Amino acid sequence: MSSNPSSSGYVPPRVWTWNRDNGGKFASINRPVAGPTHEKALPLGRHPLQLYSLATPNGVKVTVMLEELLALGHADAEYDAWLIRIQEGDQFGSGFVEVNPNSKIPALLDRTDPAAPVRVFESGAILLYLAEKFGELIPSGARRAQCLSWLFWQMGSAPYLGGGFGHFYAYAPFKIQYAIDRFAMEAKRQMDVLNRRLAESAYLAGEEYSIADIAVWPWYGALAKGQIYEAGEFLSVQEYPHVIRWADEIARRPAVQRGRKVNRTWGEPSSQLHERHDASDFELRTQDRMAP
Ligand SMILES: N[C@@H](CCC(=O)N[C@@H](CS)C(=O)NCC(=O)O)C(=O)O
Repeated sequence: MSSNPSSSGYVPPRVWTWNRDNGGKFASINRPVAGPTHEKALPLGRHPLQLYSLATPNGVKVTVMLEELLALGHADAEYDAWLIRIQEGDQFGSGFVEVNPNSKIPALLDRTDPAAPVRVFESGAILLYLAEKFGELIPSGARRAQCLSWLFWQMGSAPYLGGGFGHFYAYAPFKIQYAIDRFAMEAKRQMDVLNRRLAESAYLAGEEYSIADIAVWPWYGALAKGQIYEAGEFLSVQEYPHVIRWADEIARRPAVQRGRKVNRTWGEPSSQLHERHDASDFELRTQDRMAP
């Protein structure tokens, strides 16, 4: 394909209209409008915290956080994790939309007071909500500002990695050099930002692991290890040794190893716990142990 940006042949019409079958991986679920497509109540379990999610990088942030809180001894962080199959449109059910009007996983319902449930959406907001509720994994003073800076850095940056680089490199129905060049450059710039930070401190907010690391690791840790978009070689990820050191260290945490299995529907059967309702589910209910 030519790299001349004027040669694609596409001239935008005066008014954009929706082409339902654009050939993209997400064509069946993407729409230009919001709101529910069907009536469906959400299931409720016995714990105060009800999570509706899927083990994508955004979903894993929350299950890792909850497993970290449980590992710290917070029994009140026990949760029910229900599976939302986004490729099947579960995020457009009426019950889900009531919790998250943006129709994206993860979504959390805190029913500590069942008469006044708290609805939280956006993974960064959920991490902050849980960190404040339990008083954990968020430092105080100046380091709190650092932690929030990196947390919000993730929220603003990851769409360029996922929706930009990942989409055009791995998912678009054909390769567009202009788009891949633009977002590969940005993905590498972001990795360099992290690499420089992690050269000077063990974790993003300083010497202590925090919600900033929990937010950034599922995206950029996976990228550094060549685990998303099969892009390790293309982006020369070996150029970011401090990110790789940090990613390996976080991956060794037992709570992270548990959290990444929750609501996972792909990969090794032993790495998939479709729903989690009890700590024993990790031993008893991963897919390798379920009847076919
Ligand atoms: N900024 C949001 C992004 C959430 C998001 O993009 N979720 C994706 C899966 S990773 C989703 O639910 N997609 C379904 C859809 O777009 O219909 C967050 O961090 O929570």
